[in-house]
Amino acid sequence: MSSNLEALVQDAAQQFAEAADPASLENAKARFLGKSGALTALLKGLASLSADDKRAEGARINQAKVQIENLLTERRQAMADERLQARLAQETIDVTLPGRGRGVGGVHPVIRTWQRVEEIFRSIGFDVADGPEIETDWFNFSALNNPENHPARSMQDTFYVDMKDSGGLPLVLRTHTSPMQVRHARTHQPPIKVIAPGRTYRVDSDATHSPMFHQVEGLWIDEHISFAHLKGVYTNFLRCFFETDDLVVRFRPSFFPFTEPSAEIDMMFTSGPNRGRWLEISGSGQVHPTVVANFGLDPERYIGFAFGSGLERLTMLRYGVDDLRQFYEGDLRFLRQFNQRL
Ligand code: 2NL
Repeated sequence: MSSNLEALVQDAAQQFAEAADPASLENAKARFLGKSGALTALLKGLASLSADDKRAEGARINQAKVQIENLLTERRQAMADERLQARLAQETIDVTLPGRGRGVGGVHPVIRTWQRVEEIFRSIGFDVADGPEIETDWFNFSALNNPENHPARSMQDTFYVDMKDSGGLPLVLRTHTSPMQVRHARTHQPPIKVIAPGRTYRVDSDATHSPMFHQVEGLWIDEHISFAHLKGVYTNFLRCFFETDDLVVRFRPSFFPFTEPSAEIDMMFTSGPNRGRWLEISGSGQVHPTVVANFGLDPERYIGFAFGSGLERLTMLRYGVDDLRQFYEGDLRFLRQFNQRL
């Protein structure tokens, strides 16, 4: 083989080796074996030679062509092997690892309280109401005897829906769960015996207030429902909830627009590590006659009590949580304590 053919084979070997991907390799192939490639040009050049030289030179060129074709096949194969190895390496799975399993969720402590409260009140014949978190001004305030200029109705205290999104109707994020009870009372006949647990919203945010919090309200309306019933029902609830009979309750005069008279309910453990200290646990009162009328009932005939308690507060007292903000931080170290499997 002449030295220029040897150089050509060398050149092909180098260009094939340098081709980094199949497309560059096929381009390199065309430069040697293609229609206007180097070997094709050499074969065309044979025309000017004598018959003997043609045979001898033609054989040498063909030998070089076979060598280049072999180099090409080898490089193609090597490239395919490389790609396969890379893919296999990437797709490697360690079959000895344990399975990831399915993450088991947990019940948030406040929701656990919510569930327990429902269970306790259901057991003494209360219904559980549900209703919208975005309320009309009427169900949230007016029906509950809140005067038009009451500070609770101000933008500083209550989240309002932008009027241009509500079609001119004043809508609020409910500031208590009472509107659910109003809706329930307007669609049911006495005896009305219902609790309304749920999320509530107020413009308030510090160590002891969250803009979203949970409340449970209770309402019992019939012909002869008195404060004595309230005291019995609420004391029974607390003894079930805290799983102790060593607990007493007292009423302190207070004021709410929707009840008259109104009272704060305090409780005190009479045994255990937290005994001897009065704790505020709920607001309550005899439902105001105006509110009974807004239920669509005759206030001369129907009477009863209502109360409102914070689910966060109940949860903190039951489990000894001292900072309200822990409920909203989503810290698993905190939450796992209420869900051993979480
Ligand atoms: C508080 C005060 C209270 C009520 C809520 C109520 C509901 C209806 C009618 C009348 Cl539908 N009253 N709810 C009554 C008294 C107090 O909660 O500060 N709770 C944490």
